[in-house]
Amino acid sequence: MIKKTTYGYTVEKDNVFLDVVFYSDSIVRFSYSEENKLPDSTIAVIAKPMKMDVELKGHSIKTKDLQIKINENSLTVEIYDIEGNLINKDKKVDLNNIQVSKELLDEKAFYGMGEKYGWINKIGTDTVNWNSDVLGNSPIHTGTVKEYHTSIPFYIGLSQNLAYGIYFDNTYRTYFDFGKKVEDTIDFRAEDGRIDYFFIYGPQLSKVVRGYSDITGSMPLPRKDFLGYQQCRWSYENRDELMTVAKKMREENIPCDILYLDIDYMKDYKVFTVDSEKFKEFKEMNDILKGMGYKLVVIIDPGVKKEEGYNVYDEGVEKDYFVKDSNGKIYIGEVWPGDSAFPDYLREEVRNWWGELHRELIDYGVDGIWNDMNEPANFCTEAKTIPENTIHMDDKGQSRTHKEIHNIYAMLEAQGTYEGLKKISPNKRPFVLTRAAFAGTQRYAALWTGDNSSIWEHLESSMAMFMNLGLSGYSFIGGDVGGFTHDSNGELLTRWTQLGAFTPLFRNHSAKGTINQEPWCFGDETLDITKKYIKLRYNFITYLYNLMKDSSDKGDPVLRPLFYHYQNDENTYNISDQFMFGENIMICPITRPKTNHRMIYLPEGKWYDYWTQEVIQGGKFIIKKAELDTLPIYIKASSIIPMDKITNYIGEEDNSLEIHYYYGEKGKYNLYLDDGLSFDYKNGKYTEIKFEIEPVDEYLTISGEVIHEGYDIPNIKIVIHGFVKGNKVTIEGDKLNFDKEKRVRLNINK
Ligand code: MIG
Repeated sequence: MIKKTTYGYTVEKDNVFLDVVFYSDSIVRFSYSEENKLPDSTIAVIAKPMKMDVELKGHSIKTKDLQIKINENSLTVEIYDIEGNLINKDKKVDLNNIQVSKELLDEKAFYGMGEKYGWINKIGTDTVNWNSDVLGNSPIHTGTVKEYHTSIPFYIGLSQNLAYGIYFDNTYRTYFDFGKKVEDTIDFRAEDGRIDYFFIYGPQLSKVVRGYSDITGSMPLPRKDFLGYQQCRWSYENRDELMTVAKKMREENIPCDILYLDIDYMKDYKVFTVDSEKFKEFKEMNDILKGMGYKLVVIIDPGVKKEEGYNVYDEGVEKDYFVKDSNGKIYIGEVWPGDSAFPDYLREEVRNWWGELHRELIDYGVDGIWNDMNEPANFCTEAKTIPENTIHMDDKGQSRTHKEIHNIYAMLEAQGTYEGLKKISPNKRPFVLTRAAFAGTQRYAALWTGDNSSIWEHLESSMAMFMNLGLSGYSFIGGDVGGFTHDSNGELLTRWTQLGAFTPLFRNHSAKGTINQEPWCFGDETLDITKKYIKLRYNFITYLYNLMKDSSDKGDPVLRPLFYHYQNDENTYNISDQFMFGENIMICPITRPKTNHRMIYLPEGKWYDYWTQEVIQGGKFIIKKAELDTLPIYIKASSIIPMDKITNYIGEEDNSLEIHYYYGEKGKYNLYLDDGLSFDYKNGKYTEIKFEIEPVDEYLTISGEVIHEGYDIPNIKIVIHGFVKGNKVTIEGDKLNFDKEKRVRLNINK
C-alpha cells in the first residue's frame, strides 16, 4: 500500500520503508530505511521537503513535471516525464548491498562526480568516493586513481534533449559504475549507511545543476580581490623571501592580489603559531603588504601537535575535542608536526573553538585561510588517513565512526573556519581554500585540485576536472598553475598561465624541492607572455565577478562545458579541451609542448576571434594557429562584456569600466557592482545596470537602465566590435543619464 505522508508518499515491504519525498515538481528524494519516519539527510543537504500538489493514481505519483511509478514488491521506481517518456528506470534495489542499479536508457554521457581525473564524459568508467591525499597514496594523479581529495556523489545523465541528475546522499565510501561492469547498467553503492538519493529532472542540464545547488547550497559571493592573481610556493620560508616576491611583482608590473604562506611560517608546524624568528614583526609585515595592495593567506592543517604546554593541544585535550581511537583514547596520528591529534569537527562546539582560534592570525592582518591535509591525511597508516574505526562524537553525544564521517571531515573543518572568520570579522566575506570536500562544501570554501605535477598531461586533464567540478556545484575552483610536483619550465608555465587566467581561482603554486616558478623564473619570453595573460585576467575581473554573483544566486558554474549552452549539439558532449567562461567566452588552451596549432569546435552562431577580431561562422571544427603567446579565445557575437582597466591589484584605482559589444543581434547584460568585500550588498548596497544593445537597420541602439542603485557607478565607456564603418550609432541612455553625467562616451573601434 502506498500511503500519503506530509511531504509525499511511503511504501513498506518486509519492514523496509521507501519514502518518496518532494522538494519541487522536478526534485524527488527516494529514501529507504527501516524506520517508519523520514530519516534525516546528511549535512550536505540544506533543502527542505515541500508540501506539493501531487496525485496518486494506482501505483503512479504525478507532479507537474514527473510521473513516478512504484513497484511495491521490489521497491523499485520508474520515472517518466509528463508526456509519458521514460527518463529513469531501476533494474534493482539491493538493500543488503546498499546498491541501486539503473538501466542505461538513451544516455550518451555521464558527468559530475566532482574532482576526478580523466575525460569529461564518464560513460564506461567507474569510480570511488573516499577523500584521499592522492600523492600520499599514489605517485601521481592518473586515470587509475579513483579516490581523490574530494568526494561528490552526484552525477548527471545526458541524452539528446534530456538531462537528469542523481545525488546519492551517503557519506560513507561510495562506488559508481557508468556502464563499465555491465554495458546497459549504471549503479551506485555505499559501503554502509542507507540508500537515500535525490532525482533531479531537467530536461535542461542547467536546470539540473541549479537543482543540485538548491539541494546542497551554492557558493557565497566571494571577495572581488580574491579573483585576482595569487602567488604561492611551498614555501616562502621567511619574511625576506616573501617580501622579495611581493616587491618583484610590483617592479615587473605583474598584477597580483594574493600571497600565501605554506607550512613553514609556523613554529614546528604547530597550527595557529607564527615563527617569529623567520617572520619578524609579522603584523608590521602584513601592514606593509597591505600598503602594497596584497592580501595574505596562511595555511592551517587539521593535525594538532601532541605537545604538552602547547595551548591548542592542551585545550583540545582538556575539553575533549579530539577524535578518539576505538578504546576511547585520543587518536594520535602523524603529520607535519609529528605526533598529532585530530579535532573532532563534527560537534558545533569544536567547530566554534576552531573558528575562534583564528582570531590572532586575523588580528595580525591575515586575510584568508588555506585548509590543507583535511581528508584527513595521515602519514603513519597504510590507508594514509586516520583509521575507519576511530570515533567521532556528534552534537547529541552519540558516537559515530570515522568510516561515516571521513568524507565530510574537511567540510566540517571548512564550516568551522568560515563561520569563525565571519564571527571575527562580521562584515568581511571570509576566504577559505580547501583541498578536500564533500557535496555542499561550496557553501564554505573555494577549492583547489590538490597535488598535480608539472607535466603537460596534468595541464590538459585539469579542464575536464574543472568542468565536472562546476557541474557538481563547485564554482570557485582552480589548480596549481605551473604544476606542483616536479620542475616546471617556461613553456609549460606559459601555457598553464594562459589556462589559469580563465579559472575562477588563479594560483601559481609549487612544491618544496622543485625549481621556482614565479613568472620571472624562466627568462624574458616567459615573463612577457605570462604577464600578458595575468594582465588579461585583470581585464575580466568584473565579468568574472558577475559570473560569481550569478553562481552564488543560482548555482550556475562559472567554468562550464560547451554543452551547458549547446545541449542539443552532440558534438559538444565529449569536448574535454575547450570550455566556456560564462556564456559568452570560449577558451581553447594549448596543452601540448612545441605545439602552435590546435583543432577547435565552434558551436552554432557567429564567433569573434578575440585577438584578430575575425568573425567566424560556427557549427564546425576549425584549425587555429596559436604560437606560444596566443591563447585561442572566442567571443560569441551579440555578447556584452564588461572590461576593467588593468591595475596592479583590484581596487588600486577607482574603476572605470568599458562595456564591449560584439556586433551581432540584440545583446543583453546585467552588470552587478558592489564593494566586493562586505556583506552590505545584502542590505541593498549594490548597483545593477541592465544593458541592451541592438542593431536596428543601420543604427545601433544602446541602453543602460539602472535597475538598482546602491553603489557608485563608475565611468562607463562603450566599445563596439565588428561594427561596419559608416554606420550610424545612437545611444538611448536617458535612464542612465548618459548625457547629463557624461558617463558614457561612444567609441567605435572599427
Ligand atoms: O604533505 O603544505 O597539497 O599544496 O604545499 C604535503 C605543504 C602538504 C600538500 C598541499 C600542497 C602544500 C603541501 N601540502
